[in-house]
Amino acid sequence: MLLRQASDIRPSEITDRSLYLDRRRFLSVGIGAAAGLVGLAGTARAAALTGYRKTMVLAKDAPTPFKDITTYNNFYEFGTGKSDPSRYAPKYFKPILPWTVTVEGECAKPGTIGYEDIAKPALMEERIYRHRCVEAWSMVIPWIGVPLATILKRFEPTAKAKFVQFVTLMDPKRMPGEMMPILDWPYREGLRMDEAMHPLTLLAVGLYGQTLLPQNGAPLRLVVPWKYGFKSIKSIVKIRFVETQPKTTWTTEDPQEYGFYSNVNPHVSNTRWSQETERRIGDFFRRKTLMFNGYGDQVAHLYAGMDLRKYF
Ligand SMILES: Nc1nc2c(c(=O)[nH]1)N[C@H]1C(S)=C(S)[C@@H](COP(=O)(O)O)O[C@H]1N2
Ligand SMILES: [Mo]
Repeated sequence: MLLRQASDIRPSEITDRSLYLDRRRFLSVGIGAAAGLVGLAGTARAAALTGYRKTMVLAKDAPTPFKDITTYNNFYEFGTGKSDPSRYAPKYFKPILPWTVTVEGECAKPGTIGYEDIAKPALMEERIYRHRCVEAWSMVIPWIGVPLATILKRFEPTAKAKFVQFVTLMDPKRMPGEMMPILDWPYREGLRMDEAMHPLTLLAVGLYGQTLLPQNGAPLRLVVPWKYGFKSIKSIVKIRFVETQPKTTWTTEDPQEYGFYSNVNPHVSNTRWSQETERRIGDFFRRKTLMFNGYGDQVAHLYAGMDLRKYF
């Protein structure tokens, strides 16, 4: 079974869940008390999300604390340090809404879609995913999101659409890192069509029951749980259906180090980081990294017959 129903969840997991739900209640009180304006440190302007389906749970592991998920980030548009995004994104990246995503390329109905049309309670689900960075740290994140396929289908991709490209907002005033030659801006990513349409692939609009904070890629970002974190592009403004494998930021940066596929694979080392083990944020001991980040049952068939050392 791809997604487990609530009845399949073991009592120990429910304990984890109620712990974090308590924490969530605590946080929303804090945010409410701050009148949604100034906010607690690192929690500026998150709003509660309600009405989404909560039956879809995946990772058995306990979710990483909200504080770590929202203060230990990679979002180079706000600097390269782990604490830069939580420090600078709430300050510069505003206003965030209104937000529109343009969908173009090989599809019958190109057009735009607004944030409100994506973050609809009827479309949203909670998905607890393992999240693994190529730098060999990992977290467990209770995302709220919409399966990307649900959105893409509306634009009726044609038979020529073999890949999907994603582009982050380019606005150096709101994303000051884009004034610096750190990367070839705007940040770009891509997936093969079957990966984009896979039911695990999520367009996330929140986590821990709240809208995404700026540092996590507000108002919407991709989440591809079987791939290294850098595939999960933040603050997306453009989605393009294309016929050939699109250029991506990190592959352009260093093709030896970052392949297009970027599947979590303990047997293929990055030139800088061994991928055999990882440090779960909050843990003391390292743990073994799982093939496809533990989602092999769901996704291994997508790569049947491919040499994953060549297509890394
Ligand atoms: N636009 C954009 N998206 C991005 C990045 C970035 O620098 N810019 N960093 C990526 C990397 S390397 C990782 S590990 C994840 C981190 O997501 P998180 O900070 O929400 O954990 O975002 C990815 N998406
Ligand atoms: Mo990463």
